[in-house]
Amino acid sequence: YEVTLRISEIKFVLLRYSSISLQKQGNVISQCLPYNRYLKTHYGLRPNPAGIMRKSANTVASKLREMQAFFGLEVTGKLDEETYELMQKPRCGVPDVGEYNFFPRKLKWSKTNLTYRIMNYTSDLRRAEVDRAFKKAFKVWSDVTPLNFTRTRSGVADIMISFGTKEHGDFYPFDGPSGLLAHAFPPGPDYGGDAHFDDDEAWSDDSRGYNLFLVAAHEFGHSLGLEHSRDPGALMFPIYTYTGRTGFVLPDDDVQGIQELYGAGDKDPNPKHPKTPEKCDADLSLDAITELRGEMLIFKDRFFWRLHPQMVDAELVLLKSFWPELPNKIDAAYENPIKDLVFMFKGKKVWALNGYDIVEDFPKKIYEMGFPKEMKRIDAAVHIKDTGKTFFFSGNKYWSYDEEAEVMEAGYPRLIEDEFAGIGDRVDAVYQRNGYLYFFNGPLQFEYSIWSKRIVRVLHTNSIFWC
Ligand SMILES: *[C@@H]1O[C@H](CO)[C@@H](O)[C@H](O)[C@H]1NC(C)=O
Ligand SMILES: *[C@@H]1O[C@H](CO)[C@@H](O)[C@H](O)[C@H]1NC(C)=O
Ligand SMILES: *[C@@H]1O[C@H](CO)[C@@H](O)[C@H](O)[C@H]1NC(C)=O
Ligand SMILES: [Ca+2]
Ligand SMILES: [Ca+2]
Ligand SMILES: [Ca+2]
Ligand SMILES: [Zn+2]
Ligand SMILES: [Zn+2]
Repeated sequence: YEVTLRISEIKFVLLRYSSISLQKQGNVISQCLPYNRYLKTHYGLRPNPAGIMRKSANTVASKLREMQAFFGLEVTGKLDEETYELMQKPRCGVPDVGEYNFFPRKLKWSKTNLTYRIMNYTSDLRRAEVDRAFKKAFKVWSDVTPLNFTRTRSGVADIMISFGTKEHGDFYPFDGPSGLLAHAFPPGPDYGGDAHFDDDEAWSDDSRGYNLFLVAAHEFGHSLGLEHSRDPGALMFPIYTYTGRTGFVLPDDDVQGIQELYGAGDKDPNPKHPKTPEKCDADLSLDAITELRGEMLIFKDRFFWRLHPQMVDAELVLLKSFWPELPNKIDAAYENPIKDLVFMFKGKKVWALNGYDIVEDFPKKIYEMGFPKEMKRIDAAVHIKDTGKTFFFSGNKYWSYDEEAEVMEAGYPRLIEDEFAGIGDRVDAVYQRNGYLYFFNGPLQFEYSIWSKRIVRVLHTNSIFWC
């Protein structure tokens, strides 16, 4: 009955959340704004007895601060643009913090043989595809634990799965297309463990709409007792990101979480679970760096950090959450501020990006820019505003590209050590600031003065984050 208690405890989520048609609202605080609903639903913001949110009500500010802290944003207590944008993202309907504090933490099943039953289906996919998505989603968790999931076709199973729209029999109505995608109850009798999917979403088995397998794997994490994670790389991060066609591997953060509850299994078929990079890791190395409209983007594996010029704290996000079409772990990137384009490189391909959009006709082959056909990849790139030239580094050589004429300059490639002596024989990433080039090579970065043509300082790579 813990679950029943919990449901009555959270009845205030009855408000419907409709985010998509709204304009940006600046800092205005008023009862009718959707962010109030967002904070109610996901952060346990309670309306005062009269149902009116006073302008001075610091509960709103404190819940905003809680949310900003959860997502690693700057904690202002104000509804700034970034916070607002985050609220618009499709996500899981389970609260991020606060709700379950009255109850023993760490709810878990006391048995390892669990049953599930698929009560009904969405019409978006064939039944066999739905069955397969759920089976695969359970396997994500059974691979790393002693848990065993068996499907039943009648009677009461531990995990009852259904599709519904709007009000669908619990006190958590869905909200039409987008917004809330699904929710699930923590382990327990009756509703406990059950998972509900919003059938107003377009469910898919690929990148279109929302991928049923990915959402189900997340929800079943809740069914097993996991709460939301702050790690943007985790499956249990509350915001949906399509992570690509290649085989899904459960991130390390989720493995740690579920094994804390149930321990490890004895047959993990894929023991490599990707870790989320730590910006202050002394051994940190980087994939690529570019500016984008005044922000610095620092790429590493599936992620990049966004570093605002006035802010010390970098925000870590999944590359796919910005550019679902781009590959993970890019080789090199640079911005051409005149054209307002960012170019990203992976292998023999280059993408041009205008904000979130991939420019038409891209990706192209890098040899179309003038690189030798047999060149396999570019290691790093940097645009020099004063000269309109872009330097490309690959192996121990570098090229100079004339952005205006869109041709590779004559006389290249040259050896890196002939021009930039002391930075080593390869470059991981490079950027330019105030007349200096910053070359990254493993855990070291070299501050190189363009004017005096020499290394001025050697720093740790992680010092880019003020570590
Ligand atoms: C789980 O169920 C199977 C068959 O129903 C049984 O063989 C197995 O021993 C059970 N495992 C546990 C831990 O109860
Ligand atoms: C899991 O359940 C299935 C079906 O009941 C059973 O055949 C299998 O032995 C179980 N495995 C474990 C490890 O309990
Ligand atoms: C599926 O079952 C749930 C719960 O019984 C119900 O609310 C919902 O309307 C059903 N959905 C469909 C598509 O039949
Ligand atoms: Ca149940
Ligand atoms: Ca929805
Ligand atoms: Ca690189
Ligand atoms: Zn969730
Ligand atoms: Zn529900």
